[in-house]
Amino acid sequence: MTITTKIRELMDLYGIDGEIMVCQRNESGHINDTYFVVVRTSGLERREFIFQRVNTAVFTEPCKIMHNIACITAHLNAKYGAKSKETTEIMSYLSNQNGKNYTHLSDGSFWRVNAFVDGIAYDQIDDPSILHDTGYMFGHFQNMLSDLDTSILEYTIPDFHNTKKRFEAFDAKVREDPNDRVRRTEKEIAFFYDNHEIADRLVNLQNTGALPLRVTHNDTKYNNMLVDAITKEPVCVLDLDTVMPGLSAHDYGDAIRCAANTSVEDETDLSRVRLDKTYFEAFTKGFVTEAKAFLTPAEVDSLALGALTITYELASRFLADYLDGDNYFKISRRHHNLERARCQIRLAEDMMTQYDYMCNTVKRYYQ
Ligand code: GN1
Ligand code: MG
Repeated sequence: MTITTKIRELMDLYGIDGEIMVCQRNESGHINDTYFVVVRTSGLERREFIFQRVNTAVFTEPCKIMHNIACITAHLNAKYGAKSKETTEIMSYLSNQNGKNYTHLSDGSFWRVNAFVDGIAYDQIDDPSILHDTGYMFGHFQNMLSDLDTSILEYTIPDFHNTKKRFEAFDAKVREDPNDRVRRTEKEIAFFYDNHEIADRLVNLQNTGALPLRVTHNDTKYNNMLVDAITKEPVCVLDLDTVMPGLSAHDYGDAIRCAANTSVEDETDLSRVRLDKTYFEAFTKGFVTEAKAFLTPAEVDSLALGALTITYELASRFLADYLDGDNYFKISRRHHNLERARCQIRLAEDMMTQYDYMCNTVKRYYQ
């Protein structure tokens, strides 16, 4: 079945009438398949949508995602009112004719649809004021949800940011070496063993109860933030697939991994990869000034560690996937996952040298 036939079938189920004018695949995500679709209605009106097929090999129980989204939307509606700025700052999905915010097609594929919201999702930002506002938006996301009982949420991917378990999975893949790729990655592999205490520190703080569970986004790259093309102000938070209970440090950390890096995530010229102080401070100021309304002092102390931990973790995930034969992250060139891993290792190394500065800067904005 072609993709347009599938989109047509979905349009019927959502009561969207009209002719498909554009059906264009968006290449930016590593996991799901996303299509921008333009429809011309019988009244010659132009309507724009995003149709997304969820990757059910990664999200084995995708209904859990939609349950979480429904929970947070209901919470925000009750708290602020359905049409408030706060509720529209978060992407929500259209209901099909059965009243569900997702659709299972007969071929087993899992879909959701939303009205296209115009804006830019940046792969690289070098304007500190946009970074500041992105920090504010992710801090605000947690702040708005800080009074939602985390126990009503599902774990859409269990142990998603359990870095200890990620390290164990990495270690198992190194031992298994299913594609004979260990011998060409020995230097990279050594980084994870040499620094393996990084994998334990946040998990231990979580397990002893020193850090509370929050409602977190868990994928806070800035391309998950839609920005107005003209005013450059944040419009809404995208990609709620991994919203679930987690640590505040995971969201801050993943965002810093992306926002404070001077390069893109898969840069091959490693001399361009480092943590930039201007970017770091802009994002941190936006995040901490908003999130200090609910953060405990122990959480504030954990934020810089979050950045190092998530960078280490993602590096290990990229390298484990490379060793595994590239089954998880989509790749666009042969050694793409290795290149991504090298870039994240370089960034983690730079964070290690700037660690005291990072901790002090976070503290400065908490006062
Ligand atoms: C994946 O598909 P995307 O880009 O939203 C991944 C994140 C990684 C990110 C790295 C479910 O997110 O954890 O940080 O790639 N999502 C999942 O770019 O594994
Ligand atoms: Mg995602």
